[in-house]
Amino acid sequence: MTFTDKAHAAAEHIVQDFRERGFTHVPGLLTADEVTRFRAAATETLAAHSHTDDEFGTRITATTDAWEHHPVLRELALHPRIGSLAEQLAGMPLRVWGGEVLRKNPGHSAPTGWHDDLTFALLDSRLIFNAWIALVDVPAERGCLTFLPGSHRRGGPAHVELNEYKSDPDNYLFTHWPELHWNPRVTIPLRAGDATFHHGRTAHCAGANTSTEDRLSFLVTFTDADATYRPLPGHDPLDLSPGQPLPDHRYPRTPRPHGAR
Ligand SMILES: O=C(O)CCC(=O)C(=O)O
Repeated sequence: MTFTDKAHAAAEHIVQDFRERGFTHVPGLLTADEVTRFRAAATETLAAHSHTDDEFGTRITATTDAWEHHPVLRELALHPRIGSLAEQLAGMPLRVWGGEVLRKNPGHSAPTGWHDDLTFALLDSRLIFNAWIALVDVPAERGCLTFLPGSHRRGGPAHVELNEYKSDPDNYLFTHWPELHWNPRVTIPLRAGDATFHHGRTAHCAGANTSTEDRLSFLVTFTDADATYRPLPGHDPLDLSPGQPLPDHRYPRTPRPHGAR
């Protein structure tokens, strides 16, 4: 049974996995018709506005603020079914903080190294997490995500300094937390319309795309409703002041199916 069949109530194991393992797999988050529509919008946006990350070797082609510029992708980022699920996972009110298209092209692909998302987060927040939504089938050879279960609960600082990542992007997590070497690894292939949700502190990576077709996905980033802006040393890209609450008009509260709060 898929998530769309179930009147938007997340099965208990989906919520439990997210909280205890730091990630969860949601089959059938989007219907087939939705996948077709959102994939067309994603392809259109990538053709018009995108950049490729060659600096850290992931070679992902990504959009910049696609959810703010493209009306169909805005619908996806603010989809009530997804917002409702996100709040069930989080157990707290949320906002949408970002929504981007990601493509890994088979001809120019590389693995995405081990990292956690808090390393890069521009927020002081109780919770940040991503929904990684497959817009095509993403088997292992097309570069689906692999997670270290429970790694969001490891001890030590909430996140490392950005410089630590920059000086050793592929190993910095294992250097700082050597016990992660012995953590089991869980790889989750996705059918088009499936998603994984992962906590901002969960260690994860992705394979290179060694298939013959593009890997295409949409990433929605959620944060708790009371998060404030926190630039990183040497990285202050937004027109917000440090400590400023996120403005509702730009980072809306997650919509729910019936507008309930
Ligand atoms: O798509 C990828 O290869 C990496 C995505 C990722 O790291 C994330 O969603 O946090």
